[in-house]
Amino acid sequence: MSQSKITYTKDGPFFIIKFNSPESLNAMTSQDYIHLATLLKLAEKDPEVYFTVLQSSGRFFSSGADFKFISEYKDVLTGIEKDNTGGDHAARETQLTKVWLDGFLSTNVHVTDIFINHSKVLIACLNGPVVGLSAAIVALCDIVYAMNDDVYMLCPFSRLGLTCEGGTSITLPMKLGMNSTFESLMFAQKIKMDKLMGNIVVKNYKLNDTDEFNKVIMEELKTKIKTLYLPSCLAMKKLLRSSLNDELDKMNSKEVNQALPFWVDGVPLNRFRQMFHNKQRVRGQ
Ligand code: CO8
Repeated sequence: MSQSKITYTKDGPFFIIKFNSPESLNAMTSQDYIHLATLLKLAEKDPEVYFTVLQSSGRFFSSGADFKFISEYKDVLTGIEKDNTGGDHAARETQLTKVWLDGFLSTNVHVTDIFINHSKVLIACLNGPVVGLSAAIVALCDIVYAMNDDVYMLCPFSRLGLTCEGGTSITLPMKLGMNSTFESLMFAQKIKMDKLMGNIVVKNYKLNDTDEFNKVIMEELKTKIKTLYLPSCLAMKKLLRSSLNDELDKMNSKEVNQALPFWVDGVPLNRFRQMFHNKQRVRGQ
């Protein structure tokens, strides 16, 4: 159930969103990502909220898109093949495009847009590695904390027949540097803590227990904000992200449109299915 996989609590000016499916390393279906975006919208509308905090559970922050869920699209495509009459390639392409506009493009662009334009300060607490679209979301956050040296980011887009998504064509070069980004993206390599620290991650807590990590961060945040005039924080966020968000908004559309033909050709679906059925997972170097 999407709703219990991602829950939220309010604690003063903090809106805390938590991922609760450690058994799948907090993999996300489209519906989960949409639900996450819905929770951000709740935080957005709440005048008492100044900080939106993302927390997780277990040993991964999130393993990205759920390969089991995406594999189920095979049945939809088989239906299209059966219904396809007279070898009409244009009609087939139209049907496939419709499937992936719904199944990939609209979800991806919506979730990314909500993260780009969230006006509250976004804080990610990385208890472990983060992969794919979830990694892109973390790169869109304003402040990122890591539990220990085991944290890494992995954007395995080149292995899955995808392209940059979730704003990574802007956030990664901006935060990690252009050449480092090229190597990580081209060869689907893990971005380890030595590269994350100081560029994306601002503090390594060197802890080993996720619950303790989440608790310590909240205690620290509460102490940090004691003397602040919180509207200043939101006003500064607006200024700091103004030109960046203009660029991200443009790129959000470009990114998904570059990937759409790959989905229509069936490449990501086949690769996600391989991961699901043959357990050929995308383990980065
Ligand atoms: N989806 C579903 N289940 C998963 C996923 C996943 N992404 N990742 C892990 N799991 C499950 C495994 O099936 C396994 O379950 P079980 O115990 O029942 O077999 C459990 O989690 C533990 O996984 P592993 O045994 O594989 O754990 P390891 O520590 O050996 O490996 C890895 C961890 C490296 C994360 C490995 O599981 C892996 O490669 N997972 C796939 C990661 C991935 O490629 N994610 C997709 C990224 S691309 C992306 O997010 C863009 C999405 C674009 C579409 C968006 C539509 C809106």
